[in-house]
Amino acid sequence: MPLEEPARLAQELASHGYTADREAITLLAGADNPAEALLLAVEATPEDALKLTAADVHDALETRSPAAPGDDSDHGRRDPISSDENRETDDDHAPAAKAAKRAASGAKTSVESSTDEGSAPSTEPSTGDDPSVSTGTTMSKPAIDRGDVPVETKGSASGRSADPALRSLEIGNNMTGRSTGTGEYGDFVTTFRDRYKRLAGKLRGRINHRNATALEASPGGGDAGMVGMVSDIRSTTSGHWLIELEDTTGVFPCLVMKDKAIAGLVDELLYDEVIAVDGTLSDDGSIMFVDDLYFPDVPRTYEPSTADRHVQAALISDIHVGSQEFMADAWNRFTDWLHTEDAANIEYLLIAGDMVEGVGVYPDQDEELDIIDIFDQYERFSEYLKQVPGDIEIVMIPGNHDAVRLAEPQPGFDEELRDIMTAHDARIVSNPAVVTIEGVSILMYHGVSLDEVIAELPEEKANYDEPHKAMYQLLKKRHVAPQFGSHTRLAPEEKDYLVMDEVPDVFHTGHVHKLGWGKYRNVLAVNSGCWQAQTDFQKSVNIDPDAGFAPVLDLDTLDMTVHKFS
Ligand code: D5M
Ligand code: FE
Ligand code: ZN
Repeated sequence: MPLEEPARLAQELASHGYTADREAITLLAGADNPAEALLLAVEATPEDALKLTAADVHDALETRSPAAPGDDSDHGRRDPISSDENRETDDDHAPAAKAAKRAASGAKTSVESSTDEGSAPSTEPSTGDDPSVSTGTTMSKPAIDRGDVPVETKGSASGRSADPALRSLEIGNNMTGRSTGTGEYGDFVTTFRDRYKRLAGKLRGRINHRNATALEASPGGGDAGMVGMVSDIRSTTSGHWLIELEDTTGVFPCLVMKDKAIAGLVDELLYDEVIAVDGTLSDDGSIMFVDDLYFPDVPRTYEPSTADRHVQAALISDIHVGSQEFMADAWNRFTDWLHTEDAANIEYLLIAGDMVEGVGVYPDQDEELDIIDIFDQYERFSEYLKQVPGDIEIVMIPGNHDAVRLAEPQPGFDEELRDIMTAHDARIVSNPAVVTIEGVSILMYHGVSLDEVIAELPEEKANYDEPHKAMYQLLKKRHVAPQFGSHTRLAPEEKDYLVMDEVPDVFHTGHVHKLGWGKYRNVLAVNSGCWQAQTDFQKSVNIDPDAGFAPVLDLDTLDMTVHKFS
């Protein structure tokens, strides 16, 4: 089986509108004829299913020929960042250019300048290159021109007297209109190499890195260190951990003995994250015994920036307008309150995705829709947004229920949707994006990967009741969605926009519909709850959402207060 097969399969599935779990792809990749197996599986999977499971693949293949057993050493998640064709002896020796060459139709070359960070115009229109809808709905309804509808500012006489001249708001890492991915194989390789390169840069200083090829060639014995992307984690029969680390030259096996203090870190590892290890080589040089393991992490001494004046931002997400469970009463109370003296210092409103309920996001979702047309949902959302005082600056990113592509990074809403939401002149940016408000950098990310972190890590390190703890893990990994191929879909781009280049002062996510906040090495992590009451699905799996809360952040102290409107 060629190693790139799983990635091709994942891509092919995406083109059929499916995502698939790890096992499903492994099963497909292990089939005698993966392409045929994929078609069989797609045919056999119910139309309304969005995700192909291993059971689906089993069912589909069983009727033809028994599926080959999954190959433990290949999870079918992503392309290797190393391969014989790409083998480099120097990690930084233009691996991306080589990978791009391999793409059948030739990946585009870079269009990004090195000044990208922090300089992307926040309201830059999308080019239309971005596949804009992932919901299966047709974008047939014409946009309605509401360009001159005034923003409602009801009650704003009551004490809102903010001085816009004191404000500053910059957007960074906004990939809206910059999507370069062609969906070709080489693009995935490019993205992963960029991830490796940027995160490895943060780890190199901590160990004496030798690349996989150099380690393989070394005679054995002595100290060794390596920075690599986690490509496999297995437990050995005697309870130790074998971690395969990959760099741009190859893969090298690293053994963490169960009695080492660092063995407790192994259960925090996710596939595709970049770590560094330090230890000794076995006498025959075939394996490294790990003594220390490092994450890119936030420096312990990190000092966040604060605003120079007392000004506040409300951090919300997951409004889900269009769902029968959208809590209009709570929203109305919130927006009424924004007009009061109590909220006079709130000059910014950040919305971290899921503005509307969307269409076809989950099976049977249509049974709980209040508004069935996606454009009508945005029209209604826009009406609710108009209740927010007109002088409040709004920033919004999309989520998995919004009408943009599902794969991350997600570009900001396209022109058609912007036209619907013009009234407030909100900054419409990508997921993720970095918003710097009066010096305070806030990383906004919708949060789909939190489901993954919570599913993969032990309960005490990540759980739905303490979503901020799962966020700490992402901060530690300096990546908003490390593991590819299960919950999280990745769109290959020239650069990995999901890497946290800079440590943010505040990390704001949503998605899991739970309210939680806390500080990790002085970085405030906030998961902002939702405005949607419990859905039937959530009831069936015992998710009790925190709905109708508005966390409010003091930008001068980074203290939080939570206001309840439900
Ligand atoms: O998802 C809100 C939370 O609920 C998030 O943790 C995923 C989970 N969820 C909700 N509905 C489903 C279905 N149908 N399948 C799996 N997981 C689900 P959000 O996407 O923000 O609505
Ligand atoms: Fe949501
Ligand atoms: Zn969501």
